[in-house]
Amino acid sequence: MESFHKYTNVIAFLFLFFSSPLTLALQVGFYSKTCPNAETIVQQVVQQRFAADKSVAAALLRMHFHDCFVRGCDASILIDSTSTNQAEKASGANGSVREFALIDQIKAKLEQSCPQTVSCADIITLATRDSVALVGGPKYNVPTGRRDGLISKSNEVNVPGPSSTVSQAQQSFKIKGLTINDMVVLLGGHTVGITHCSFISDRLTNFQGTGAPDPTMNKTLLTQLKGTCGANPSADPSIFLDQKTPFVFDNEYYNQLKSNNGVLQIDQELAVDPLSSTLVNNMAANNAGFVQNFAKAMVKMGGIQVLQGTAGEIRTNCRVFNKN
Ligand code: HEM
Ligand SMILES: *[C@@H]1O[C@H](CO)[C@@H](O)[C@H](O)[C@H]1NC(C)=O
Ligand SMILES: CC(=O)N[C@H]1CO[C@H](CO)[C@@H](O)[C@@H]1O
Repeated sequence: MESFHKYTNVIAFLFLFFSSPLTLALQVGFYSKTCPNAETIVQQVVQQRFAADKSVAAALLRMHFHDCFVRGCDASILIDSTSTNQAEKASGANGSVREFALIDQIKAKLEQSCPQTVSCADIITLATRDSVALVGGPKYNVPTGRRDGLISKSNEVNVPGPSSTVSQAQQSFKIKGLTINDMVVLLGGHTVGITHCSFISDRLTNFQGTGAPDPTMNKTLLTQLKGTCGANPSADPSIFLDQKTPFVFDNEYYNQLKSNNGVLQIDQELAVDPLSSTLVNNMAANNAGFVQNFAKAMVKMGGIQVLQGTAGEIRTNCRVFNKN
C-alpha cells in the first residue's frame, strides 16, 4: 500500500515537472539580464514622487486595480483617447484614476537605459509595489514579464461601483479568478487614499430612496462627513477612506468598519454581510496577517489575464499604441 502511494507521487511529480514549462509564467526578476537596473529605476522615481506627495501610493494602487480588472494587467488604462477611440480613461468608473504623469516619467527613464524592453504593465505593477512599501506596507517580490495590450475601450470598463453589494462585487472578483478572501484583503487597500463626496452623498442624505442617511453609518462620522461634503458640494470635496490613519498602510481600515466608520457603502457592507464579516474580523484582529495576505493577493491580482511571450507589445510611450 505504502509503495503504491510512493508510485503515484512519482507520477504526479513527473506530470507537474514536464507540464509546467509548457505554460509561460511571469517570473521575479524577468529583466535581470535585459535591463538589470529596471527595478531600481522604478523605485527611485517612485520614491522621489512620494517625497513630494504621499498620496501617490493610493493613486497607484487604484490604477493597478483598474488596469488589471479591464482586459487584464496590460496597461490598457494608460492609453489616451483619440478622435477614433474612446479609451478606458474616458469611462465614468475610471473617473479619478491619477498619477499618469509619474508612469510617463518612469517610462522615459527606462527608455533611456534599455529601449523598448520594460512594459508599461510591469511599470504599473512595480511602481505600485514600491509605493505600498513606502506607506509602511509589505515589501514583496513581484513577478514581471507582462506585455502591453493593443486595445483600450471605454465601454469595456466594468469595475464594481461604491454601491455594489458584497455579493455583486464578489461576482466581479470571481470572474477574474479572485476569491471572496482575496477581495476582502484587497479592499484593505482602502487603508490609504480618498473618495470624492459624490460617491457617498447618497449615504449622507437620501440612502436608497429613503430620504434619510444610511442607518449603518456611525453618527459621529455622519455629522463629520455632512460638514465636509455639504460645505461646498459643487466642488465635490474629497475625504479620506481611512479616517484615522490615511497615509499608513495598516489594518485600521477593518477596525473602523467594525465601529461603523466605513466611508464607502461597499466598505461598510463588508463588515455587515455574512459573506465577508468573519474575514473582516480576522483582518481587524491581526495586522501582520493582513499585511502578509495583502502582498499575496496583490501578486495574484497582478497575474490577471496577462499578455506574455510575443503577445501584445512593449510600448515606447505608455499613452499610445506603437502602431497607430
Ligand atoms: C469592490 C471593489 C472596489 C470598489 C467598489 C472600490 C471603489 C472605490 C471608490 C468609489 C473609490 C473612490 C474614487 C474617488 O472618489 O476618486 C476608491 C478609491 C480607492 N481604491 Fe477602491 N474599490 C474597490 C477595490 C479596490 C482594490 C482591489 C484596490 C487596491 C488593491 C483599491 C484601492 C483604492 C485606493 C487606494 C483608493 C484611493 C485612490 C486615491 O486616493 O486616489 N480599491 N475605490
Ligand atoms: C462610532 O465611532 C466611534 C469611534 O470614532 C466609536 O467609539 C463608537 O463606538 C462608534 N459607534 C458605533 C455605534 O459603532
Ligand atoms: C479623467 C476622465 O477621463 N474622467 C471621465 C470619467 O467619465 C466621466 C463620465 O463618463 C467623464 O465626464 C470624465 O471626464
